[in-house]
Amino acid sequence: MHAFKTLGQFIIQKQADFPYAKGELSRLLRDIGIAAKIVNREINKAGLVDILGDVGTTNVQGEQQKKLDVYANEQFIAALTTGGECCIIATEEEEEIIHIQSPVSGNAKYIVCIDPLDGSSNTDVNVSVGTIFSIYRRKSVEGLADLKDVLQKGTEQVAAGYIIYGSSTMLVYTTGVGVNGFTLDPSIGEFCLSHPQIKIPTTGIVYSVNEGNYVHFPDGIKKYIKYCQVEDESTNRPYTSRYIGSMAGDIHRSLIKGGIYMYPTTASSPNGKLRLLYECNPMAFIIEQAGGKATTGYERILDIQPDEVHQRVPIIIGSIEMVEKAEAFMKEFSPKAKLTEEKTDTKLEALGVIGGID
Ligand code: AHM
Ligand code: MG
Repeated sequence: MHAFKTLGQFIIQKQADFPYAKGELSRLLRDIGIAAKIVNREINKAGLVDILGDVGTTNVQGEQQKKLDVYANEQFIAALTTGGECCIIATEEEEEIIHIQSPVSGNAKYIVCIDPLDGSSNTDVNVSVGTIFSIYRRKSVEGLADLKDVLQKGTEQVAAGYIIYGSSTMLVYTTGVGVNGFTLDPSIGEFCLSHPQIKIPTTGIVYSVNEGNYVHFPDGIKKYIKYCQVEDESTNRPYTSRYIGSMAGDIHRSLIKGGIYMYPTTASSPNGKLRLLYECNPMAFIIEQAGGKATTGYERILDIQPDEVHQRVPIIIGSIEMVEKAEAFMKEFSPKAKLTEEKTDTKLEALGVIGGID
């Protein structure tokens, strides 16, 4: 008989490592896993049942159509509401935070920040999408939890994870003691432990960024991209460029193979595009737990004090050596208080870029 461990079994086993744990976090993770399976089912049959249309239109069965991101949002909210372990949900799909009003959930301990379907524009073309989530313990001890309980630094996360709906479906999560990955076995409908204790390679050969925005990037990022493209055998350059346009997928590749993912500031997104609470913080927690690094170019992502739910931040994340190199370029060419526009060949050579810079 083949010995495998399901997500449910793994969560229970881990809970036993904490003698005073009451099982609430375990149940919360289990609920997220169940919703992920439901969303996965719909994503897999999306092309067949015509739920890729616009919200508000009607499909062939006469049912009201929902975009997958709306559907995923509803599924996660339903699972978290029914589960009773979560008092507030902050989701990318809704402007305001959701207070779960049931008698059980009102006093629940946990806050969940979630991007229910990340990279959702990819569903129209059958390319990987993801779900990204982050779990915090509420800080307030009395009354109903409120916005202050949501606006916590990433260092306060008690768990974070993502699901990739790809060539196979995977759930990867951390509770702050390493990172574990589970692959959905469709024949038994269970996530099974497939990637125990994942460690991200310290370096890699893949960089991942939307280069269409190149002209709008800060100089530090432009120079780093050129560095990635310059030939140098000793550091395996030029690197390979890969960009799915689905953060969870692009970062998952770095986690497994090594690499760097960047979404810097651009002229149209002066704070970057990605959201701190439910995209950058959870991915940063996972990558740090796997031995990598996540920064804005100036500061650690997890140290940022959020001041609004849908706050955006620029992000550079992945293998530690690659991220530190990109940071060095930011420091040199895009210092925060930039006094002069200094662009000398000497600086570039010192950083390992030999020619080919514009
Ligand atoms: P979304 O949550 O609205 O889907 O946006 C987030 C996604 C990331 O997954 C992805 O890396 C990025 O946006 C792609 O943006 P762009 O098309 O600007 O490169
Ligand atoms: Mg997103």
